[in-house]
Amino acid sequence: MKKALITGVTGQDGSYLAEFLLEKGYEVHGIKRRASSFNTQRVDHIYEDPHVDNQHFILHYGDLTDTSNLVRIIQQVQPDEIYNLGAQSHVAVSFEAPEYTADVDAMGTLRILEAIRILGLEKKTRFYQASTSELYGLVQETPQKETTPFYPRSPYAVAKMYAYWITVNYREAYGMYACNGILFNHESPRRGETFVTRKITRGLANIAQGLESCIYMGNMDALRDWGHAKDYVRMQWMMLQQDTPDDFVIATGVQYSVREFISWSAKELGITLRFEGTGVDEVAIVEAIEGNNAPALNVGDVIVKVDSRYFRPAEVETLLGDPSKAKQKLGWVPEITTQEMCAEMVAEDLKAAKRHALLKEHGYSLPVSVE
Ligand code: NDP
Ligand code: GDR
Repeated sequence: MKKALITGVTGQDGSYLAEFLLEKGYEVHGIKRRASSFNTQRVDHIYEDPHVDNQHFILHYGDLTDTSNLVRIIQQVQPDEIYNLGAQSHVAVSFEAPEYTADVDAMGTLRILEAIRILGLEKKTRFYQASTSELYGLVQETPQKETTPFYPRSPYAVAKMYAYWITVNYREAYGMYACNGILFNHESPRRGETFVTRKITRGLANIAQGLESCIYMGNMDALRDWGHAKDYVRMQWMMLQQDTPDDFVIATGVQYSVREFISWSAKELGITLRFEGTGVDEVAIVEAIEGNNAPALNVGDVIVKVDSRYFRPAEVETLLGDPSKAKQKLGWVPEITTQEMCAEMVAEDLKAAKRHALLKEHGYSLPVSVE
């Protein structure tokens, strides 16, 4: 039985990857951070009681800032594959916490690579690094492919650039099987609530059910190439099954604006929106309502406003990936379209909003945190 170790197992990708590897028959180990409250919601459904024999899913406390902890876990697990998905992954937050972001996202990667080396596992353990389209930042070529020059635009992207190159370097210097997946944005119903797609689907579902009145957005003109996380974790695994290690761009090859994503999400709820104004004065107004998914709304309601606090000190305006290499060499193509993914996210957030509204109606008012 193959053993995999996933950092960031409690995150969006980590949870889908753990499911995927368990289905493939792996023994899956994951590193979770100690937190003052439960942080395993995304993997609770695959949790296995440690008191029973033959566990296939095993969680270890750890942190990418803690070298001795990483060495101990890797020594204990002796993994065939390590997927380094753990990161301070929010671009806007990286401007607020640049040093921590560098420690986790850049140095954390080095710590794992060094642990593999110190333990003499260079020939046994294959390593996947969660690299990112944010490396392209101020884009030098469209669409972006493996050979497009990098121009990172945030402390997050700069930290990930170190991680990218140290992965390449350890592959070249020590013959390690180490790969970078340069993944463009990918989303799902498990996406963190403060990333733009989830903020939109969750916010609009809450508004439709009368739990919030308006969402406040940043740059509505930003263009992204959004795929589904399920398609992308499959590719993470495929990258580690080749004869020779290599780096791949993973993307859909299609881009849309934040505004378009808002429009589709509203449509899924039966709401037609009209956008008025520009820049910080832009708003989205309800123009028509169909069906019964938005009982709390009226035509003319303003449900989206722009707030400059969500603008970034340096923005990545446009990203569009060219996944041809992944298609040609690995036969990978995304199976879920951006619109299908949006529909799935809205449906899940609407279910949650309806539950929440029902509780509220019966006197159990839960706080709806917004960001
Ligand atoms: P998430 O933010 O959902 O998950 C990040 C994970 O990293 C969480 O499990 C988090 O733990 C963990 N983590 C954070 N800090 C530390 C730390 N100091 N030590 C150990 N673990 C830590 O990210 P995604 O699942 O969306 O992304 C996975 C990886 O892929 C990340 O590295 C991200 O930067 C990268 N990436 C993501 C893309 C995307 O569009 N989703 C695109 C390209 C790259 P906790 O749950 O406790 O917060
Ligand atoms: P990104 O994702 O920065 O691309 O990083 P995010 O969803 O945060 O932003 C995408 C674009 O939308 C614009 N935007 C807003 N973003 C957020 N979060 N909140 C808003 O209110 C808002 N309004 C507009 C942003 O300015 C940006 O242009 C994600 C993360 O998963 C990274 O870890 C990963 O590496 C990259 O995708 C690829």
